[in-house]
Amino acid sequence: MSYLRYLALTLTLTLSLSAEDGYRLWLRYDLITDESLRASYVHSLSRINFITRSGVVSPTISVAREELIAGINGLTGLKSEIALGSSVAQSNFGAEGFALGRNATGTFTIHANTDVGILYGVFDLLRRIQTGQSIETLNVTSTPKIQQRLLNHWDDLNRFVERGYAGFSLWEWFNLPTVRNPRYRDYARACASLGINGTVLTNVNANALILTPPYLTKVAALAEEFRPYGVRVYLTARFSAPIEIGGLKTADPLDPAVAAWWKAKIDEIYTYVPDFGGFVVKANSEGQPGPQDYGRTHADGANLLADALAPHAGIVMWRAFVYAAENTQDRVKQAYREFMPLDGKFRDNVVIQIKNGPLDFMPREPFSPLFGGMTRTPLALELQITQEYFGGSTQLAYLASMWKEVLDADTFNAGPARGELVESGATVARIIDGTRHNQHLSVIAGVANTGTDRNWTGHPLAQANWYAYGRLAWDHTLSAESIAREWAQLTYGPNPATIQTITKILLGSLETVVNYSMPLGLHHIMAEGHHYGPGPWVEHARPDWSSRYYHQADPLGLGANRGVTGSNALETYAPELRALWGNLETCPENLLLWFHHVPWDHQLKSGHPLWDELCLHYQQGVDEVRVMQQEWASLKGSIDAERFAEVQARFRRQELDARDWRDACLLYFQEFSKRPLPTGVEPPAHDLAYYKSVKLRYAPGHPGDK
Ligand code: GCV
Repeated sequence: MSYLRYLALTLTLTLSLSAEDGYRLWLRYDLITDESLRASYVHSLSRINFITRSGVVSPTISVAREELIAGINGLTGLKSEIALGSSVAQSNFGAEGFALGRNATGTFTIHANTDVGILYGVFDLLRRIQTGQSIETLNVTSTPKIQQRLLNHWDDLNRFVERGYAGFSLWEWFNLPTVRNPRYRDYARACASLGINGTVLTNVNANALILTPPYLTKVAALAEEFRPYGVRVYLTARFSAPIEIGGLKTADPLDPAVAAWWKAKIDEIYTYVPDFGGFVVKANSEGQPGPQDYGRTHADGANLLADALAPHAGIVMWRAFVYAAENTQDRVKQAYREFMPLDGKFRDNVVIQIKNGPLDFMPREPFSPLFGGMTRTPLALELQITQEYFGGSTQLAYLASMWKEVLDADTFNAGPARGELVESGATVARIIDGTRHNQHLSVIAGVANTGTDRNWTGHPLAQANWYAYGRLAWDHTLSAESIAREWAQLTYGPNPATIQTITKILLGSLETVVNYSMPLGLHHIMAEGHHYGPGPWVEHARPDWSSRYYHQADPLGLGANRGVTGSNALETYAPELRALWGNLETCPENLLLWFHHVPWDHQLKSGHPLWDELCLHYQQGVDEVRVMQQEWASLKGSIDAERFAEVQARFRRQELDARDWRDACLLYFQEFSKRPLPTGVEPPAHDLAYYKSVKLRYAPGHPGDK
């Protein structure tokens, strides 16, 4: 190695070890230090062919080419030559898939039917190089399993992000359309690197102003920035917009004037954004207006918008997150009761967007019964990437582990001819990707965790959740572990010990948070409003916003009885699951208190009575945070100082928070159990009155006090 090359390499290594602010995400393209590996890539990649059907240089082909040249150059020092060819034959990798491999003459080729397929192929190839995979004999094709892979931003027009923990909204509405932050393109590039192909710009708690011309001009500017990266723009529609910005007296979906207004409005939107994707709608939920204000159904509301979007090939994602204080049914049954009678009554371009669980993104929930129930309507899975119930961006929780639980869950829905007794293969993944019921439309949505923080996600390790969401949206068969490993290597470099440690930390982190916050199927016992930290004592005028509604603690025991002697929410699931979950002895312990009111002295599999087991779970959560801290400390010197210190500080805070959760919840539940803490559980630092008196002010992601 020449002296100059040695100097350059040392400088690169030193820089990458000292100054890393996380902005580059998983797209770092640092020089590969293993010389023989680098040489093998140089050998394979000096000339690369892009083959599309048209063979024409489009903005997407240009960004694909730029990305590939910069990536290969950064990783290997090589300046590849890229040629563009065409092939009239339609290949079997669909509108967005691609093939990678060498052609008969040995030239490396990326082949796709469309330009965006080439872009996805470029990112796939670069990912393989960054993770040190051999490409000499590579011959693969890849196609996404779900058509619309979207981020949902809960961003307000004043740039506040509801449940956002990484700063303000990325969208600078005031300065748009004239001033365009270069970050818009970096955002779209990051999305494209994962195959995310759409973004809903605005909060589901919607503001009708976004549909007015001044804002549509701004939306058009963002759409223009994202378009080369294959990211389409969607908006949220406020159901009362015809009144608020249209001057009508009603928003009744069956009123012809209302239908005409939406038709004209939607036609207008397409003059600004010709490839506009459509709307997400939250209606008749948590104060949002909707069709029920006029005695109409959710189907009436969704179809109204769908009819106006259909000529433009736009879609409606109508949310099933509906519940009402006046409804005396168990909250976790309400959406099921509302939507089941409407199955099959929606237009072809409507998708029902359902949160993973029937309640609200809790640390652990069973899957929403609507996935097993509605067979004649396309269903979208809504996941929350932002960590509303997982400690914001202060705490670490790698959510892919939870998302895999729901994707792989068997609904036991055998279709109209139900009755299979063994695994039915009707997993949530197969229902939402459309293969189970032959749906023509498939959608997955993730509530974004991005913001203006330099590292995009606040917690440096929370980038893994954005990454994992995108990877699973493309291919839900990937494992949480392989994604974690891949992300760790892309983001922290090739050292096997570092990758191993970070992967281990990520994989354990979800259960750690569950343990110290809501173990054994407990749910909705967080602090009121901002939802950060414990609040099992929270009492609200609305019973369904009070913790007791969910934990049901009393002198006899703990947990919500959702079986036949209780709310019977179990009836919303297939018979196989009713039998499994409805029996105290066979119900998985991680859902025990979700389905059962369990006596304090009921013996669990460990041999411990419920009370002791509960206490030990809380203690285990705290202990596990301490282990994560130690594991992270072992990385000192092997990763850059900046990200090391940032994560280390957050782990310190997470330990304090975990202790608060443990102490507050155990002191509170002890008032009912009247039992001592078992051996091995640390005594609380304060009394219950202290924890009840803690008022966190100005917590991020919540408008809070003025
Ligand atoms: C956007 C929960 C959150 C709300 C959110 C709502 C929803 O209730 O706390 O902030 O509102 O879910 O998903 O609509």
